[in-house]
Amino acid sequence: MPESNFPDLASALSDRFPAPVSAILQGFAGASASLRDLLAVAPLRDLLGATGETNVQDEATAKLDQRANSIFMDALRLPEVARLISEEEPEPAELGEGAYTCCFDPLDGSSNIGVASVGSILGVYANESGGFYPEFNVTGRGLVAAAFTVYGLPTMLIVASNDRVDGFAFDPEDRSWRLVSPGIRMPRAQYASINWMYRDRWPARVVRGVDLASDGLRGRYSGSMVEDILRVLMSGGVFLYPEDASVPAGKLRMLYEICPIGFILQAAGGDAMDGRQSVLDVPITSAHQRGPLIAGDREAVLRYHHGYVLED
Ligand code: AHM
Ligand code: MG
Repeated sequence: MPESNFPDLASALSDRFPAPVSAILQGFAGASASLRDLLAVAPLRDLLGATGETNVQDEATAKLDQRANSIFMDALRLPEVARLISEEEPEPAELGEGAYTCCFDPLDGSSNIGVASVGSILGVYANESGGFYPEFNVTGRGLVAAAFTVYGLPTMLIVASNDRVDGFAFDPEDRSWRLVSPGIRMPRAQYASINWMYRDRWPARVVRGVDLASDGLRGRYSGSMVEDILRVLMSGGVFLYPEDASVPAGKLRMLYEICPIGFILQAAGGDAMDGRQSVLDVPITSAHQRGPLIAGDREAVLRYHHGYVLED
């Protein structure tokens, strides 16, 4: 067993979260460790490629999307969880009386499977803060915790409460998560992450916003939001996925992509807007609702906002 001076996940979480939330976050971490193992051998186990099915969002389902979904569905079926909402499930899974709703993207960055980093995202919402049932009436203000994993070398797990963000690295020798980056505060922006190939599809207000937000920055875009967001957290920058002519409402999903990432970046001293308002204030009325996301360095996000709200 390796000797480690870095605190382990359970002790780091128990200092900061009530026991039920800590149990949920540990469930997410355990599932992430299992998915990391699968990803490491994916080409050797016939796990690459598509299933031939499409998901609720009409996207081709990769074999690993399906496997990842089962791993997280099983790991988060906990007594403290009332409901699970997954990117890969058409409907919420109603479990029981728990105080929390867990919303997750089991495998973010599907287009990078087998070639570059992918990740997983979790938002933990308190049920008393808004209605998930029978009808949706929720905002990101209901989040009590959020986390994401990036399956790189090292595999990193980022965990946030509303005022603190911690980074854990996975130690494969004893299968532990160790606190290596406590209290992450975002440095000044260096990088802008956006799919520049869509420029012709952007409305004029988006073009203005992107040009202002990215002024003076260098470009880095991976196709996996989690990887780009990890860079924003550790090296400083802004990530943008605005609406465009082919996705007029935006591509990313509010409950398990936009709000958890917005919550994490705000807790690290950054900001996250849809162009007009904080993503955490946007009303969410369905499980797979989409939106635009401009997130990271506070000044860069505000510059986007100023360009965006100008009259055409
Ligand atoms: P996914 O959850 O189906 O993988 O979709 C979300 C991903 C993000 O990780 C990434 O930033 C974006 O889609 C990339 O989209 P595009 O190829 O249009 O740039
Ligand atoms: Mg995703």
